[in-house]
Amino acid sequence: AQDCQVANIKVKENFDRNRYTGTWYAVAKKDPVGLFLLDNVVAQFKVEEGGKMTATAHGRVIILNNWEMCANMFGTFEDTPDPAKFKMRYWGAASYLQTGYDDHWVIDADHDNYAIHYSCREIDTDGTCLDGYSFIFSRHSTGLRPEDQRIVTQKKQELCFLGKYRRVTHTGFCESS
Ligand code: DAO
Repeated sequence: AQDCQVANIKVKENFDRNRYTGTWYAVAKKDPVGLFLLDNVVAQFKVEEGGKMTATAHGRVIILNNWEMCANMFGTFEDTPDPAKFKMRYWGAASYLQTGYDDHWVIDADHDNYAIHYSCREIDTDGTCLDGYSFIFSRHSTGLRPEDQRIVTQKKQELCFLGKYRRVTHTGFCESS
């Protein structure tokens, strides 16, 4: 059972950032208020010399109401006392793209197939998440393996985001940039 308290959300135990490196395809997303990345979202995680985690990501966005483009984004991660909880500073290759400083929690990952990310931007007065987003990542652009779907559904429920995700399609829109 889950009480939807952000403070009680369980994250991946003994998270290993080295095994998290490489390419992850977003296959589903729960959007925050004022969503940014629409689809074709692919993230590439790295561990720098010295151990700091960084990422690049791209995805289709629509800016200025009607301009569709592929956003190239960068993120750096600050460690916290919990190895699966980071603060992510992010910005775009172009100045008109979104910048921010968000929580970046790894809820679960088997590293070889699926990963579940969570970020609450604003906690409500009752301790639940008022504005948050979450990515379901797969190592495979085609989606999750059937055997991983049950785990992912369970975790979506624990995040109190079940039913709030949409599928993230991969059409090749960002592959030329
Ligand atoms: O799409 O609505 C949204 C919020 C996502 C903001 C984060 C985008 C930049 C991430 C770069 C690092 C990789 C995860």
